Amino acid sequence: ENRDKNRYRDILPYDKTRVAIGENQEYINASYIRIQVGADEFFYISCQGPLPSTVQAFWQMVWENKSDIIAMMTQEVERGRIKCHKYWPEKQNTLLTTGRYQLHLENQQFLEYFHIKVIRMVEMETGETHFVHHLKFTHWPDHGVPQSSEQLVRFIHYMRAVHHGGPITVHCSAGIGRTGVLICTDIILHLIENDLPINVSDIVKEMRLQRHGMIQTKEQYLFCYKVWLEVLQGILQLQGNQWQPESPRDHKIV
Ligand code: PTR
Repeated sequence: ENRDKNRYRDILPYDKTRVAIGENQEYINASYIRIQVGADEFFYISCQGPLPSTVQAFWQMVWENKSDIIAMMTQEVERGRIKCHKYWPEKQNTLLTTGRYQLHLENQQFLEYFHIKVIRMVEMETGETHFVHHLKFTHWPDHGVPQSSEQLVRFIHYMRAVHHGGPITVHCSAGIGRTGVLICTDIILHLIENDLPINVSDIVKEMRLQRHGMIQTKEQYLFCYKVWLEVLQGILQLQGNQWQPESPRDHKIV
């Protein structure tokens, strides 16, 4: 029944964590991911890149979950293949109507590694509104890893700065490889900042219990460690600049 709603035949959500839509608990290829980090719970929706036939369900999911961030980790087309349908309004002062919602592009900015769009959703029946930041990371080849960890770290810092509530919606093409890395590195950064112990393989296991195949390749898994290492190196360098080695003159001669 739901076959046409899946982008890939081999990538499906588990029943127990799937996001159910509307009163009839309709199907979308999306999974809730909850990770306990110290006293906080990190909460995401991990999903495939919308298909033309699932755009409406996608926006309904964003609305019903009051998600205020969409992190898009794929391009619409990569190596000549369609990876994701363009499901957002493209020009300012133009309107996209999907199901019960109107989408207005309020603002947009193109940065070196990512594009920022502020989208106002209006439920036509009630006039209620909801603002969403759409953040599209532009430097990540599928099945691969970004060139530098710094680009991704800056993206995550921005994402965290504009997040106010609800699950963060993350998607790539299948919603497992790059999406898994983004969620894992977001958690690693939080652990570093709060001086908490880090266990990458535990994070991956926990994600994989909630959505199959999160983090797809060995390189992607290693990249999580690379982010961790490079962020720590950055911190040490900063500390190094403030630290002065002791001089023999500081010691009293007896
Ligand atoms: N059957 C596809 C494949 O393995 O190539 C499914 C797939 C596609 C899996 C893309 C992962 C993919 O990457 P991402 O989750 O980063 O879009």
